Amino acid sequence: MAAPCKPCIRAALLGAFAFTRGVLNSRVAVRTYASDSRDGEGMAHFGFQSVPEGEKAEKVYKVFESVAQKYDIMNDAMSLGVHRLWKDALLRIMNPLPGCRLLDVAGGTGDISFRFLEYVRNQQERLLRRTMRKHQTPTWHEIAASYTSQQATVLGGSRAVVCDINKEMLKVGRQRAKDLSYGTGLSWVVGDAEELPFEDDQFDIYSIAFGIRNVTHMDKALQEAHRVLKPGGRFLCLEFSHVSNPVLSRIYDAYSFQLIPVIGEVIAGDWNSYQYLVESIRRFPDQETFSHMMAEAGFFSVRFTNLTAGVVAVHSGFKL
Ligand SMILES: C[S@@+](CC[C@H](N)C(=O)[O-])C[C@H]1O[C@@H](n2cnc3c(N)ncnc32)[C@H](O)[C@@H]1O
Ligand SMILES: *[C@@H]1O[C@H](CO)[C@@H](O)[C@H](O)[C@H]1NC(C)=O
Ligand SMILES: CC(=O)N[C@H]1CO[C@H](CO)[C@@H](O)[C@@H]1O
Repeated sequence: MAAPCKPCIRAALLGAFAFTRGVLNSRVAVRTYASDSRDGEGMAHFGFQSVPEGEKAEKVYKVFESVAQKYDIMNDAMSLGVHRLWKDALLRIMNPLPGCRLLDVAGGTGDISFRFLEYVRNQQERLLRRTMRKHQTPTWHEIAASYTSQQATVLGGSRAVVCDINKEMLKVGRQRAKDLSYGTGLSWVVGDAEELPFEDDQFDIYSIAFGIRNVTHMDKALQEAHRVLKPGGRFLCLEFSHVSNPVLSRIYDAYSFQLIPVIGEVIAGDWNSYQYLVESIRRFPDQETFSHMMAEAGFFSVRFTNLTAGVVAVHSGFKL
């Protein structure tokens, strides 16, 4: 990926100024602001603005259409590259085996699915090597087994389906897949997390990374996740969450409210989208609340792991 150097430096300078000012003013009364807003029925949150529900889907779509092209660069710029580590952590927790099928909802430009294919391929190679190393004089049984595994694909039959509501994101993702030669085992489907275009009991793993926050009815999305998972399948969600340490929380608030919109403006020419992003992060339920929502949707063994002091969390649960 091309390093967005010049814009980054400009953003850093502008941002450092705004950041310092922000810390000094300590304008971090964000949560108060959020809880002050009383919304009527049938209204959905778009950041801190309330809009009629029908409009939300369209608004979210527009935002992503405008950022799809610069999306990957922005991810690196805003998280200082750390989103890659969070996504790697998600894969380690997922620990998928060759042969398993992933549905990557709100999959965007494919970051999670690419990592999934990579992970599964490495697992498969490790398995193969172990089998071959085991005995120098293999029995007929081992010869047969190794023959079978060589016949199997490098992915052991694994597949990843990237599902996203925005076809622009998928288009960018498809192009990336081509450039990175992730051909096999990948498909791209336009679909809404609240109404997935799949039959019941289809997938071993459902993942949603930095996506469920944008969904209007999270409970509906959770029910849909439960529906399309096979019994025994696992739900995994990577999302911005809540930082409890007050000092870190203050720094984090200042960074996100003062700096992220500036970076958005300088690199993507789009202040509002990134203002919305920061606001929607603060609206997202905390770790405990989201765990309860998962249990409510029917998931078992619900647990979460904080990453980077709770800036993000991985939530996990099983369909039984
Ligand atoms: C921040 S991106 C995350 C992309 C990818 N998972 C990643 O981590 O890089 C959020 C994605 O959610 C998608 N999205 C928003 N609302 C959705 C919905 N209701 N159903 C499916 N996808 C949705 C957007 O189009 C966007 O691609
Ligand atoms: C994770 O973070 C949340 C919120 O910051 C905190 O309440 C919780 O104790 C942390 N949980 C774990 C398991 O570290
Ligand atoms: C378009 C927008 O700002 N929506 C946000 C939805 O959630 C993801 C999670 O990271 C943000 O990246 C998007 O920006």
